[in-house]
Amino acid sequence: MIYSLNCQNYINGQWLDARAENILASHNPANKTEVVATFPRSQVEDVDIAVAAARQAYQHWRQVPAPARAEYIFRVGELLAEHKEELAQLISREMGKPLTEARGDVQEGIDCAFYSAGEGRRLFGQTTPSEMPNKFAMTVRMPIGVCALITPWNFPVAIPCWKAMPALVCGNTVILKPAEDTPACATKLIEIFAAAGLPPGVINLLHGVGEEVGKALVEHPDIDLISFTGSSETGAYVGATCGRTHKRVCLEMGGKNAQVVMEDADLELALDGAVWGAFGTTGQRCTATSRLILHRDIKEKFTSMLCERAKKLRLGAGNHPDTDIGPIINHRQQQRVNEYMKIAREEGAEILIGGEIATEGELKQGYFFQPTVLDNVTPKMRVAREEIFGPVVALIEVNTFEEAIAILNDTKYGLSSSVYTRDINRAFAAMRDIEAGITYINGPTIGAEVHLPFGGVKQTGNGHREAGTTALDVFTEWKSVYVDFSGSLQRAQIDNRG
Ligand code: UN1
Repeated sequence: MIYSLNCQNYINGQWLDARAENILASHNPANKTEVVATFPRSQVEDVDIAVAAARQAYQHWRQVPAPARAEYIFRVGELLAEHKEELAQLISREMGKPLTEARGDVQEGIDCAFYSAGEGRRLFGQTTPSEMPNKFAMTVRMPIGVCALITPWNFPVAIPCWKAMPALVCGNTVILKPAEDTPACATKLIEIFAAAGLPPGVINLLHGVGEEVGKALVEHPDIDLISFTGSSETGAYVGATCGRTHKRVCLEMGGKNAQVVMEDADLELALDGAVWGAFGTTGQRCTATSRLILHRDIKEKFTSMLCERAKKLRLGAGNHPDTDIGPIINHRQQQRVNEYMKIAREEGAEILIGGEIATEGELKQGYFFQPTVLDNVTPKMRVAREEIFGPVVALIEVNTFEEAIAILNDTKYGLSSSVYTRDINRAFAAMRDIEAGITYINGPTIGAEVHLPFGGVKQTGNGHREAGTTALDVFTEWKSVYVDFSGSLQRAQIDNRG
């Protein structure tokens, strides 16, 4: 049955329309005419109400013992598991990814729930000796306050979970601003947080347009932290504004990830990795493989293996059981990917397969793009340097391992990376020399697990890492505590000299 969901904001424990009556809609990217959800176009005054609610709730929430805060997140994990299939269906319908991947998206949220909730009974600080007698020293983590989470459409459940779950366990309150393309996924997710019984105001949801609600959140004087995942352009604005308004800020932006295939690699394995890394999620992952750096000895063979495999990938709606590759999220992104084909040709790259908007049969109802392999790419070409965010991979030939690593590093980004080799020495050299937040040996560039740090070096990020225990460093600040039980004034650096 085709139905459309009427999404509302969630503020202070209540489902509300925005103050202004301006309604937007999300569509099924596999079928443009199908409205998946309507949602409010929130304005500055809605932001003010949500911030006030989150601020007020913070005073209580920060004092709830962390293990008790974590109990709510365990419950969210259980509810996500119960509703996994329903959520996965919705993700497929609103965002377009195949059901198997959509289930993975929800599973990442579940994993994150149980992992983050476990931190409720850890949140370790340190104790350390004082340089003075009869004095005790320790560090404790403090929550930061009201956190605004601005999240993208490509992982509409996993990424909000990565951010909200550790933020809440650490004692912060949260306002989620999801991408305009996936409001229904965010609404269903927040319904689950609400059903877990979180007190009013602890988690809030504001729908709307980035330039309006996102901007109002980033500029709001009563927000303490912004956690943003999205484009480098928007991230630059978010970072600059947070610098000016002295907010804590965690940025996760673009990538131009590469997989290296050396001449000694298991080529079938490397092929599986390349196909999944480049075309999984239609290339719409920050971690997607958008460059394949191939040793000259295997280049020709590997290229023909790749093209043969890529040609067989079946495009279609995410909820169709035969679909390998779903649609692109929207018309604008589809045009953007298409634009890069022109750029590739102009720069002298050769389109080996794909390169066009896919329109056969039912595909014309959605925003599909053929899996594309670009050959004769040199490291200076725009298609080798700019994030395309579509099912497009650029092939670059190299003569040596050292050249491969140098080209892999020759980018302003530094999120994920991968090397296929059977040579243990090369593997360790790669682990040492690659400039990226994530390196895979004999695995594709995608596949991050929630208990390891996630994020990138250089212009991918701003030094923070999500997930793992490193998420705690985003959502808490350290306090050093000294307890002097000597009963007299003891001056550090002076009285310890005897
Ligand atoms: C993203 O692309 O924004 O490693 C997140 C992966 C996923 C997460 C990707 N677990 O590709």
